[in-house]
Amino acid sequence: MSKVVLVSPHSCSITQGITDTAMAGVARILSKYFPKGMRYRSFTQKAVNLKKTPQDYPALTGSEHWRRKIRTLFRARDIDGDGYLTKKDYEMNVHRVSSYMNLNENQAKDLMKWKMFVWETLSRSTEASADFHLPEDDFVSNMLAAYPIIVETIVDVASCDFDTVDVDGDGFISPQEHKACFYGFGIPLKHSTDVFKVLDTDSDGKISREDFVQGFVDFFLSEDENSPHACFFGPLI
Ligand SMILES: [Ca+2]
Ligand SMILES: [Ca+2]
Repeated sequence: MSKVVLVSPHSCSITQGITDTAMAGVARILSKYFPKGMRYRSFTQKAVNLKKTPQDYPALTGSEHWRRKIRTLFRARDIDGDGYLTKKDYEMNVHRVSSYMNLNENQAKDLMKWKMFVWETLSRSTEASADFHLPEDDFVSNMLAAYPIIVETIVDVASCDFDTVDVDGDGFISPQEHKACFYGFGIPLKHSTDVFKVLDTDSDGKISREDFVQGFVDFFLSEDENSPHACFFGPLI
């Protein structure tokens, strides 16, 4: 059991707080989906410096505002709009992003592997998950129940998500890459511009890994109704 030493009092490494045992477990799962040579660089445990770490947030209470955010996320992910998250929603997401960004076969395959990993983690099963249906209420309550795990893993998950959105792998999310992300979820593209401005904190026209991860963490862990990151997945429902 060991923890990574803080880089500074106000920043952290992505592995801070994750025990060796947990990391070994994560590594074992990830090695199945991300064999050597794949492009998801975040699994090399690239450090991300955050102004506010997951541990800096008060414990989640499941406020109405927080539930609205998670319901908004659910509806973005429920791409076929049938009220359930299924494997098909995740596959549709990959097909939509792949077509919007003209991904080649290998890029599309990589993206599918990551999304299937996320789906299988969510459905807590593996190959037998084809028929699993997750309704909205369960999605919200599961998310709240998973809070202790989320605190430990969210920076890694966010960093991996960043890599899936940064399609060209230049280390930044461009306006077009962000639009592809929203298109993939079926979030109206007009909202991408506003969300992009919120995340592009230094207004240089691109979203850094730190900005993306901070926004992602804030979306999941903040219950502050004035946080600008409530719109991370588009306007709240
Ligand atoms: Ca669905
Ligand atoms: Ca990029």
